Amino acid sequence: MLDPAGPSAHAIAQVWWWMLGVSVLVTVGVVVAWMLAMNGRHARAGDVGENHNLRWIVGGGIVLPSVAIAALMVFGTPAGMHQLPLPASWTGAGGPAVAPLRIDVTARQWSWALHYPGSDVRLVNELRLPVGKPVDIHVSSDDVIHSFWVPRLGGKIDAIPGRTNVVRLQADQPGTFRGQCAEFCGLNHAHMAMKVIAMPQDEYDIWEMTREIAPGQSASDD
Ligand SMILES: [Cu+2]
Repeated sequence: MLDPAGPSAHAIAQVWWWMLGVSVLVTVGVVVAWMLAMNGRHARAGDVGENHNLRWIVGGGIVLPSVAIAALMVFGTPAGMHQLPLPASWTGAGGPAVAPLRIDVTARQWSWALHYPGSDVRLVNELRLPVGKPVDIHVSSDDVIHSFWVPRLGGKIDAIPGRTNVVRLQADQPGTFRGQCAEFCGLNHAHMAMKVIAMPQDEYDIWEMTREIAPGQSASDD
């Protein structure tokens, strides 16, 4: 997650680093305030009035969390836009420059079944995608609730029986990434992983064409 390989994952990692930095500052501030209070407790016990206490309650209990949550929303919302399957006409953050590729993913105890509607290619526990192209993953489940997540490429999304959720991710470099079920789904949940292979567009086209002509190899479903 902290070594992003695409714009969706990059936006999430950025929010994460901001949250870490700000939470460290807040923690240090609280510890310093606490130590000052402990040291000065006896000496100043007499002159601490009601106003003084009220200032700390309003400042630390209302103003600080409000500012922190507002800032998180300002930074977090654009990061969330990257994960949404927004149409090409969308001009704000996260709108795709090229038409996205659609891949259907069905989670089941305990594997991932993949289907490429464009070419009818089917895979199990293996997801291939072209580099530099937004990919809309349509996620559903055959049994219990799972969660689709490829940490280096984008956000996670729940796989819910009877429902299809869509998450957009993208790889900006070729490579092999790990996908992992991120919702406890039974005994083999921890082993419910998926190999995600990002290939240059021309290699991807050749792979897809070969699979279309000769299905039923290695990782195929049927
Ligand atoms: Cu699962």
